[in-house]
Amino acid sequence: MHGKISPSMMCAPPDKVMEYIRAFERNDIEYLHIDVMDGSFVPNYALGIDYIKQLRKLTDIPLDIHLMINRPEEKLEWLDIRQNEYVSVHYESTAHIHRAVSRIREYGAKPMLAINPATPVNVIEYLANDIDAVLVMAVNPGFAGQKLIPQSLKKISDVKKLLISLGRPDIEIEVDGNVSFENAKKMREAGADIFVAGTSSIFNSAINTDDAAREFRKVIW
Ligand code: S6P
Ligand code: MG
Repeated sequence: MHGKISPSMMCAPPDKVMEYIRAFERNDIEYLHIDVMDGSFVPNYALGIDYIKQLRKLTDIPLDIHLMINRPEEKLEWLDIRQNEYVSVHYESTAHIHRAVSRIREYGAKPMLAINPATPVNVIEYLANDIDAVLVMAVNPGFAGQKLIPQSLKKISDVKKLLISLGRPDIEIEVDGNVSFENAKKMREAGADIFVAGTSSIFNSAINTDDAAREFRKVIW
């Protein structure tokens, strides 16, 4: 399967959202990554329930909703979760991570387990039957525009090895944080399938969006 691109909408300036969305549609971008932050699990606040509702009126591109909030299982009912979209929850964000991923599946969406840079990969083991993807954070969650934590590359390959050893190579790996063209290539080689594109690539205003999308495809093929 070829690599998939999921642009992080918190990086889109409000006056350019439509322009970006049309460019993403032209370039068959697979998902829109929606960073939801509660100012508690992470220091920052970001996109929320009403943003998601409004965005859905603008495009049919499926969403990849990244919940950086405490006790996400209590908020799912507000999210208007759609079939076949991804919803990711952080291992440390709840005492009931199994319940959280199971509820996402009950809504018909694809549960994704997000792991922070220092979270050990073996937390995936007893959740492998209950998730469709793992989100490897290559930066500490909370802000766009950060630098890659170097051990993240090894971590992607460790996750890949673990999934193979568990007999679940079909579980996808998404990577989020400083996914520049250069880093994306290495992340792809390490085993990543879905790439969150932010200020390091597709939202770099110095590059035309169509060119950026084409360049991205080349490095994650
Ligand atoms: C960070 C958030 C991410 C960022 C993305 C931005 O907490 O989950 O999705 O929006 O990392 O991309 P970049 O290229 O600025 O790191
Ligand atoms: Mg994110």
